[in-house]
Amino acid sequence: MLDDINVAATLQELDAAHHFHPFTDHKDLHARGVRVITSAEGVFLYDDKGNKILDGMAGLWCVAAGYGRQELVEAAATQMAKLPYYNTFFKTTNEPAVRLAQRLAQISPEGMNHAFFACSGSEAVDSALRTARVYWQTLGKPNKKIIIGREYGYHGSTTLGASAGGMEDMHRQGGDMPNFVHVLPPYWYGKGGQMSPEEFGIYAARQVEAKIHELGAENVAAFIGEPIQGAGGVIIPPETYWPEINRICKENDILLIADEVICGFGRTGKMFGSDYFGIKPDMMTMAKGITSGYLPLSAVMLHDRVAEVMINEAGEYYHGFTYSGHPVSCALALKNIEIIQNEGLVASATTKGELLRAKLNEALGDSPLVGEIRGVGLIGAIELTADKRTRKSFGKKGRVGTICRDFCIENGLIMRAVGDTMVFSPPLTISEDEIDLMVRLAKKSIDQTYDVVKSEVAS
Ligand code: PXG
Repeated sequence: MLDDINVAATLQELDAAHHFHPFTDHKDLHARGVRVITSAEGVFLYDDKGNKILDGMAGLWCVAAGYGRQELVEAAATQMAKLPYYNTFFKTTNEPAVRLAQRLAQISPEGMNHAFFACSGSEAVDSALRTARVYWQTLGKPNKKIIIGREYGYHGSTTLGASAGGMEDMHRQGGDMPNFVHVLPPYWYGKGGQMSPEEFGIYAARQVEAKIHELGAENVAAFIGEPIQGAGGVIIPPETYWPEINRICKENDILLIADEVICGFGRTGKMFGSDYFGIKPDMMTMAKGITSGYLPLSAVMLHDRVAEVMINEAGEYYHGFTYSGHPVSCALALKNIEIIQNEGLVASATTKGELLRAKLNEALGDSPLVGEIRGVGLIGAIELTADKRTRKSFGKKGRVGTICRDFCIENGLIMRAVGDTMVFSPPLTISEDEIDLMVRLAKKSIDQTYDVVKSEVAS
């Protein structure tokens, strides 16, 4: 035990001395100390202090099949022993990449028959955006370059991904390439005012149309959107939104890119968020759940109407990555998709999600701090509010969410705070007992938060 403590202390010190983290205020991190995660099983993480933590976020929205899946370990090890690496550039391929491309075509919406592989969601987004521009160049419309994204959208952290996303902090730090614009997100709770959700869905979609008309459709390459905006706070569009976006993109000859990095592989209770909302994308980006996070892998699915131009008319496409079609990641992804399908994890995300929301409503619906509990399948959010009748937000955005997030961790639950919105996306393998535990811990943490901020909340 003493040894364990020493090892952990040393790791913390070494981390502070040498590890530069993603999305981190390092001064703050060094003041608090880093948490060392040592192992994981099912839906639980274990840290160096012996704490057992229910991972209500499935890592970073990715561990769909849960932790500790030996089948995935074996699939990777077997492929690694046989062919650990070869590239897919120079007229070569490998069996796992071929079989995965075929499988993705089978499970993707109609007409999405070609897969381009990369390693991360950001690379997939970059690839889709470049493809959109090359597509229009090839068709003799090189001015069609502008990409329309949305406020609070998240499309990764490469320069193009950050530019496509709607996170102002990222724009300020270099993610602000030219030819990217952003429109209102379909965030009824925060932006809908007196409109009904249905009215607001149409209103938000028409902002895209207005932007296209303002810019000139002849200058716009694509609209990119997550079916449900994950990192932006689990923004679930009203059901009127996506059908209207389909119409607008089609009528204006704008490519529609569905960023399925979070929504893909069963999270919404359908294989893809596009299936859930009836989105008709020209390209889909996917990552995360494709390997349940066990290895890095992403893909862009091209609809036939894009693939035909890119294959038959574009000539050589000067784009690709050393690890495009990595055989080990692809072999693992095939096994992971098999698990998701064989264990019925897509359909059960609907029933488990309904159960989770019903229990959350029962436990927290009356809390003066809780403005809305929403979700689709096993992705959801709890809005913390200063006044549940008027949906008023707190003065300093993010303070109350951070208090709640810290109580959650203290109580053994990981939920993320996006501003004052608590978001969750547990592994799709979560059991009913574990759902009960998650609800108990969430209630305890939100009640504790209420005790701290009571004086700021309308009762
Ligand atoms: N698109 C979407 C919709 C995402 O959610 C990416 C692209 C980029 O993927 P990579 O693999 O390059 O990170 C993402 C990633 C958070 C959080 O705090 C969310 C993501 C990544 C890191 C943190 O919610 N999403």
